[in-house]
Amino acid sequence: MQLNILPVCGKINSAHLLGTTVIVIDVLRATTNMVVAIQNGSNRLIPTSDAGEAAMLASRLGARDSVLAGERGGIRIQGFDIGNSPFEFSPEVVKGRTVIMNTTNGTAAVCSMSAARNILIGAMINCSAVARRAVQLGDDVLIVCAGTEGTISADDLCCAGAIAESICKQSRTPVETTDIVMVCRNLYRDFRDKRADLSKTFHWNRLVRLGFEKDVKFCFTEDTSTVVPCYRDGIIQEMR
Ligand code: 3SL
Ligand code: MG
Repeated sequence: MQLNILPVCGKINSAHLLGTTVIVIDVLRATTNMVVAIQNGSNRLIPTSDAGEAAMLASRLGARDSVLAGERGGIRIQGFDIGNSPFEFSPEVVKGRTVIMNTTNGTAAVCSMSAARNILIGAMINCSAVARRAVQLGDDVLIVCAGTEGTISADDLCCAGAIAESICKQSRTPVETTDIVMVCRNLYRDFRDKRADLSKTFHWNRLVRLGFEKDVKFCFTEDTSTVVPCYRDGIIQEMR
């Protein structure tokens, strides 16, 4: 198996995705919330790359059956039901409903990967489970970091490193890795062993300044979930 990491999501030639398993991560906070929403009983999630499209879809489905979630600059989009904090995707809010989601980086990253054979949603909270599923699928794996507004985000690199570490541990066959995989695994180990401080990095720091310190802690707690959401035909649901 070949394992690679795309450090920031951008334009990608679809030919490079054919036959691969892609794991999309936006650990702060979009893909973490996708895992939480499915775990808390949402029927399905629809990620959109445009806030207007999300609002239209939600009004078509109606308030009883849908929840409209999204942020700009970390703050709830005006008129949306909830923002982008994992604590807002509670069972009371999402159970039995379709969550329609639009965020700055994470939802667009998921939508742009549709050419891959399988698209899994990864985060720190489902790190071992998503790695296990990717290994079971048996294809080459590309971990795609959403990044922050077109730039590399250390939080995503660290999460990519954690998932890569777990894939290498769980695979029974040799894993062929690239240089970026080595860099991300090293960052993850330094973070885990408290040698690397991510609290000064741009996105982490911005969320803390906005009052979302609890969210960051939640998003960086490993393996609290075994849910592995999968994106197919425009919809995210749990992979069975
Ligand atoms: O960029 C995104 O998709 C968001 O997850 C960013 S934030 O954590 O809500 O600021
Ligand atoms: Mg992010």
